[in-house]
Amino acid sequence: MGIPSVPPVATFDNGHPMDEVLEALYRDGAVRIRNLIPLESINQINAEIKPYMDADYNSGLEVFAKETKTVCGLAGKSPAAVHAILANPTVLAAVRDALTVTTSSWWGDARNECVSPPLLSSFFTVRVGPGSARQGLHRDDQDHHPSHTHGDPRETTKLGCFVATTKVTRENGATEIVPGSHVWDDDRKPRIDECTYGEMEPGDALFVMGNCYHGAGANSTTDQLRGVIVSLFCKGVYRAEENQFLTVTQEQVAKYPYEVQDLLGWKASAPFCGWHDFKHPYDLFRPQTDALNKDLF
Ligand SMILES: O=C(O)CCC(=O)C(=O)O
Ligand SMILES: [Fe+2]
Repeated sequence: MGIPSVPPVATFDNGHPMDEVLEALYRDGAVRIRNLIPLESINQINAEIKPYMDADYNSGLEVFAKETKTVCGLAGKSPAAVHAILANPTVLAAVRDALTVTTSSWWGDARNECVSPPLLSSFFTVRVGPGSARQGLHRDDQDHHPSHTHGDPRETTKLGCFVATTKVTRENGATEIVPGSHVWDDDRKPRIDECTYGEMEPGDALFVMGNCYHGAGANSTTDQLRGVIVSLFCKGVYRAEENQFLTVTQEQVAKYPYEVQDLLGWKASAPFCGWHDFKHPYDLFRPQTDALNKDLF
C-alpha cells in the first residue's frame, strides 16, 4: 500500500500556460493535464483499436502482467490517435522543449549550429485487466543506457505522455509515479511507499520524464479494464524503441501532418542523421515548394 502522504502530481487544465506546466514537469518529473484529448477522439481511438484488442493482442513480455493487453504500432493502426495525440499542440510543445537537441561545432572556419528534432519512440496501448499485478517501477530512458549523475532534472533522453482511454483509478491500475525520482542517481531503488497514483478521467494525460520512476499499477477489480495509450518520445540523436518505419506505410505517412512526419523520422536530424539520398526523407512525398529547411547541416 502506498502512503497517502505522497501528494498527487501537479495537475493543470488543458490550455494552462505551458511555461508553468513545464516548470512543474522539470521540478517533479511528472504532471497531469485534465481534458488534453477530446472525448470524441478517445471514442474514435477506442473504436480503431478494438479489432486488435479483440484479436487478443498480448506482448508476451514479462514486463507486462499476463492479464494486460498491449497493441503496438499505433502510428499505423490508429489515425485518430496520431491526429489527437501526436499532433496535439501541448504534446508537441512539451516534447520539443524537453527533447530538442541544439549544439554548435566547427566545420572548417564556420561555427555551425545544428538542431536535432525529437522522435516518436513508441506508441502503444496498455490495457490493464482485472487481476494484473503491478509493473516493476522503472525509468523509460533505460533503453539508452544513461547515467544519471548530476541531479539534473532534464538529464534524460525521453519523455512519456500517457493518455487515459478509460477511467483510471488506483483500484484498476493507475500508473504509479515517484515524484522527484528524476534527479536520483542510478543506485537509489524506488519503493512503493514513495509512489503517488496517476488517476485520470478519459482524455486526461500524464507527462512523465524519461528519468522519473513509474510503472503500471495493479488492477484489484474483478470487472474493470484500465486503458492508457503510452506515447514515448526521444531525442533525435537516439534510437527509437519501436521501429516507426515499419509501423506505417509511406502512403499513410504522406497524409499525416508535417509535424507528425517529422516525429516519425521523416525529417533528418542535423547534422547528418537519418537522411535519404542526402536529403530529408520527406522529400520523397512533400511538394518541393514545401520542403523547406533542406539543410542537413
Ligand atoms: O501503463 C502504464 O501505466 C505505464 C506503462 C509503462 O510505464 C511502460 O510500459 O513503460
Ligand atoms: Fe514506462
